Amino acid sequence: MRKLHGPATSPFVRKAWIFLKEKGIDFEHRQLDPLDKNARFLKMNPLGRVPILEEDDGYLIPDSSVICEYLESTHPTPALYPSEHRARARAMWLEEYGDTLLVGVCARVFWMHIIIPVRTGKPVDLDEVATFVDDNFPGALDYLESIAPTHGYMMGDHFGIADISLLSPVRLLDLAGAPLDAKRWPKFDAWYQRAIDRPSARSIIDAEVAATEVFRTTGNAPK
Ligand SMILES: N[C@@H](CCC(=O)N[C@@H](CS)C(=O)NCC(=O)O)C(=O)O
Repeated sequence: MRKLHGPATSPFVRKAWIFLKEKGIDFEHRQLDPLDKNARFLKMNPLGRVPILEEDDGYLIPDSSVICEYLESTHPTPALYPSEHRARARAMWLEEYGDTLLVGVCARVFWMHIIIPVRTGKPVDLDEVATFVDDNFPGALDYLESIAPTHGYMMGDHFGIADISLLSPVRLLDLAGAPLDAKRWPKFDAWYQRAIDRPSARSIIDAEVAATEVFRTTGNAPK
């Protein structure tokens, strides 16, 4: 059976997981702590990052973007990338936006709420979180609010790579107990609620919540 390695709290693991589910591809989920850079892990991915997809024959594919592109070519139906050149470029640009700027700000909030308190023994500093959000969220979210569709998904009626890549970091805010401010970014939040409600996205919730609990109690990824 094909395996997806990495903790379910990782936005990049979530991206690959939802992509696999949307394609209807069976897989087993395997824990792998990306902070434990042991020799076996570094052999699987010399960059020491998750996710890693392992094919039935042991062939390894690291990196969420590489995994998604690979799965699109091996399992073209349903298409999760637009076929028209410019639409495809735009979807991949939104994927990049999710993977870089949006992951950066959302992951920081997750760390501030969940990981730093358990590692330092101090309660979450809500003033510090609020300052971080005020300073950094408009720069990441105002653009997304300006392009969020009033119905359907980022690239129209078809859910796809752009939606998966943008919803995956935002889910970290839910797991942190500090969801997106729907009053400040109403169109983007409405898009997010539609996207996160898909069965593919709901299918990872149990694993995400369990992994968050391990983080909350130990400060480490599940083994
Ligand atoms: N470009 C990579 C980024 C993957 C990534 O940064 N994963 C994080 C977990 S969310 C990780 O493995 N971090 C460990 C580290 O950088 O040491 C992808 O799309 O898969």
